[in-house]
Amino acid sequence: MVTSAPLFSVKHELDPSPEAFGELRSSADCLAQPDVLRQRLDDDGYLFVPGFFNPDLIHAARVSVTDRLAAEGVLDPAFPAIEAMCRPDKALGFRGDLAKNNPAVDRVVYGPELLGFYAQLFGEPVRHFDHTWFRAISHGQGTPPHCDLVYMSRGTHQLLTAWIPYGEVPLEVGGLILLEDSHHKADRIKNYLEVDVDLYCENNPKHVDKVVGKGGWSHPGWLTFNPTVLRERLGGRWLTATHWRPGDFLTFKMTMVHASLDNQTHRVRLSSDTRYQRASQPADARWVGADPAGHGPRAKQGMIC
Ligand SMILES: O=C(O)CCC(=O)C(=O)O
Ligand SMILES: [Fe+2]
Repeated sequence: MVTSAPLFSVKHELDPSPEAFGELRSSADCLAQPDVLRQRLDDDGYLFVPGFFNPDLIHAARVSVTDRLAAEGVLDPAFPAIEAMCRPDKALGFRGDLAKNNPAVDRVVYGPELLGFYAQLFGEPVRHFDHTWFRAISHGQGTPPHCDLVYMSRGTHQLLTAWIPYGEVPLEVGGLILLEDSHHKADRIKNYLEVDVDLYCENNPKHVDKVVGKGGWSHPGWLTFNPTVLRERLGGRWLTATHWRPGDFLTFKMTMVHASLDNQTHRVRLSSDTRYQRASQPADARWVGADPAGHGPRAKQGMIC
């Protein structure tokens, strides 16, 4: 992949050489062949489908979100709200609230296109988690390397994440990156993959204070804060799309290591991440129902350890 300027993830400059950085393989050409998709998902750990959604649906969701951000006063009034230019004195980040009571986002993430895709892929009826993760990532921010399993492992592990950008995301705005082949290296990060951030040791006063007392997590969830050293140790390339466009989506497995590039601009990077599984398999109770517990007090589980 040709990169014009240095790229960073969690403030670490990424090695742009072809051995270390590359492009996601598109599966747009085999959407009608579920067998091929299944094989690719197993081989690659992900499916990247550029142009999957009608861009109008994505645009409507973007408008709903940028209108809310403008009403909050975090956007630079010198630009139209749809541009999502952040005021330099404001910082944004994880913003699940932007997807709450938001029919335009629901239409994208739980609409017939995406649910139909997963039903075809899994070959049987599917369900989605009822919680929608939504991010408004501002200048200088990025997501550290992690696997989603540590946040959602109490049901089936055959769960898939869908990452969807709402708007153009060129490299410098900071899209998602996946560590190639990392889903085949679960044995190398076995201890990490056994983490459940809401589980705590009842016989460890520090844990009890942190998790029960302060409502925190027993583990931060990140695999590391250094994507460069991680890649050197685990191997593979960091993979991304050179330019995410409205309508693109990426789905990947629970054990796939991923992170994001840092946003080097003042344009907010808007994206959702949502989860899908076979309806016949158990679901992690933290994320289902009208008012999911999430990582809140109802989710905390003590054990003797
Ligand atoms: O969008 C991001 O920065 C991180 C997304 C993520 O971790 C996910 O899709 O599971
Ligand atoms: Fe994630």
